[in-house]
Amino acid sequence: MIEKRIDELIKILNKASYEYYTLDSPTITDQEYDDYYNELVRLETEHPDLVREDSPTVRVGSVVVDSFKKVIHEIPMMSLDDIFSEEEVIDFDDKVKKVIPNPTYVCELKIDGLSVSLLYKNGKLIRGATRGDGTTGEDITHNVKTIKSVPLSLPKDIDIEVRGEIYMPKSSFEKINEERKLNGEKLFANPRNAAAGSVRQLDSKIAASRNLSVFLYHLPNANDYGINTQKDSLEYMKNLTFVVNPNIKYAKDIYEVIEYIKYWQEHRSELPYEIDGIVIKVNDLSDQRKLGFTVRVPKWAIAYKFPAEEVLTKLTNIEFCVGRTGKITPRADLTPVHLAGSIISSVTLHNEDYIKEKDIKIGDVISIHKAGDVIPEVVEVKKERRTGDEVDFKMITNCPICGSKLIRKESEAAWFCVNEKCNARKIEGLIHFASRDAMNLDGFGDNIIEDFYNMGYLHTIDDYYTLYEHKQDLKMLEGFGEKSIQNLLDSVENSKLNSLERLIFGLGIRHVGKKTAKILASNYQNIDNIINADYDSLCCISDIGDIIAQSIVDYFANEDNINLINSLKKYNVNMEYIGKQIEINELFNNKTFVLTGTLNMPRQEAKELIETRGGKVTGSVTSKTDVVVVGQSPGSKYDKALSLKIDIWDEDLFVNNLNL
Ligand code: 0OX
Repeated sequence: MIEKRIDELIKILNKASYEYYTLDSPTITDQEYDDYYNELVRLETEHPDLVREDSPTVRVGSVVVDSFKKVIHEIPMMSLDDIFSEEEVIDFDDKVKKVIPNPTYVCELKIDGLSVSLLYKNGKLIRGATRGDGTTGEDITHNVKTIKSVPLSLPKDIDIEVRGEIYMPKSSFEKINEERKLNGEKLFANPRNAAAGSVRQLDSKIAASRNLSVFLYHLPNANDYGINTQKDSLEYMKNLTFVVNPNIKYAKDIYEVIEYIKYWQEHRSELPYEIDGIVIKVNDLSDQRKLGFTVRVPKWAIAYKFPAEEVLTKLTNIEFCVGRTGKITPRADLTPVHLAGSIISSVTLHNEDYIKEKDIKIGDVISIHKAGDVIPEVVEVKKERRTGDEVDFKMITNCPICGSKLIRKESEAAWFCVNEKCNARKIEGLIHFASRDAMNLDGFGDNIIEDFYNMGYLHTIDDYYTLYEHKQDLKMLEGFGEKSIQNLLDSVENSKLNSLERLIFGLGIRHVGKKTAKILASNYQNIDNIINADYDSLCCISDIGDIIAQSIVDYFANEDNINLINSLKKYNVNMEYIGKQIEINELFNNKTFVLTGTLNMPRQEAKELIETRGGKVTGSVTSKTDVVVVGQSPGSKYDKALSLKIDIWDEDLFVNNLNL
């Protein structure tokens, strides 16, 4: 009787897990699940002899092992040769064609995790093992059982081995690192390391807390089940309730493979897990057998690797830059390396504390990656590669440009040059004023501004508006002519019409970024109201905190700054808020958007933000749709976008692209 109920509960709960974690389509509520689960726990506690191996209660991780047992893989777990270019993809196809004249392929995303072998006897999971050296791996059954998308029992009582990749979703990785940061623990460098660290735990409770997942992609004994192709292997595993990646592509020829590679190279950041390339496999298993193996790897499969997102390089020197606020930023010179499609020869080290925390020395080998896929950042120092010749970092005490003594305020991590007349600060301030998000003085690149400064034409911000007086002299400068100077003067003239927020941002008031400038402009409408605003009224505005308010008050209390504003007024620079304006953004301009699912920002606001950047919003997904923005619980529009291969942005990417 009780045994029967336990059996029923296990069936219900395992089915619910499968629907939730594998199919992503739950049929019972969390509350119902919890009720069944608690009933099972109660029955198992009362009848410990009836606890079954495939009970979902094992997922909480109650097993602690002393060490990892060795596991021999009867069929070795192979690795793959890597290739990095389209040419090498064609070479691979040429080699295959020497043996198989008309090959077809299966393309799979290359999940960036660690390989695993899962062994089932009579339809029950009996062993999970790492790849190890390919022949001998480690028994990690206790940890594998905690992974919710690994079925503990199969719908058929068969003996089978399946292989795949354990990985940590990006969201779990971020959450775990946040928790580790709060607890002062060492952060994981990337999701792969985090996943590998989690399955190599003796205590399965730790693995259970890490929210790992799995994709299966290989059936070593496919022939035993009457399967003849890789495509059918994947289908067979799917029918056995294994999670198979949905983005598999059957390619009729190598050109379809290349198309797939290109698509995922562009869209990989939209996936909720990391991939580091594409695996290309000859589809027909008898063709695979004809092609065979080298000593190490199959000749019927290859891994196309995306340009590296994390690379090693040598830190050759540390230099110091002076910003417009006088902030000193240490910057590392690096031996140039290719990283995610560009060559990197320097990386910011932020401030003295950052360097000490990461224990960075000159001469160290470091790993760098691209944060948010744009700005390179140091991941870690490879301390094991130190030779003893590395030089300790020492913070400078004087400004590298003007020589004045640097100051570090108690609350700040950075050192500052407080000399208002420091040339570096002034040049940076002029560059900032002209920048795209500030007054948008088209044509004024950093070098031109620096040259004009050094030649005495530009010293303070208002000098931009008297440049026309030097037109004859400027025309004579090397590299300039009538037309290029006129273009510069025209952009200065046009900037007089800018809405107030551009000017406020351009002034370079400490802590006043683009967003705060907009808030100030829309709340106070003109510059005089901002100048006259006191600390308390500024603090009343949401999004303006005490530090920003104090900084604004301090800025306008300085007579030089008021003189600057008066001078700009004299040159007819607009000092009023003009309101909502079109700010063409190439990611939006002339594009058609569809919004689906629940967004954090109101729909109307999302629509306006798209429209003010030159895009339009429509209600249904068609082949004319350029981008679908997807919120929580999206509907059929999301599926349609996937089938039409339309760009899909989640809300984070959308907000990021808005460049607010
Ligand atoms: C992956 C991945 C790794 C099995 C047969 C040859 C190598 N990381 O996503 N390996 C394989 O295939 C193995 N496929 C994959 N998709």
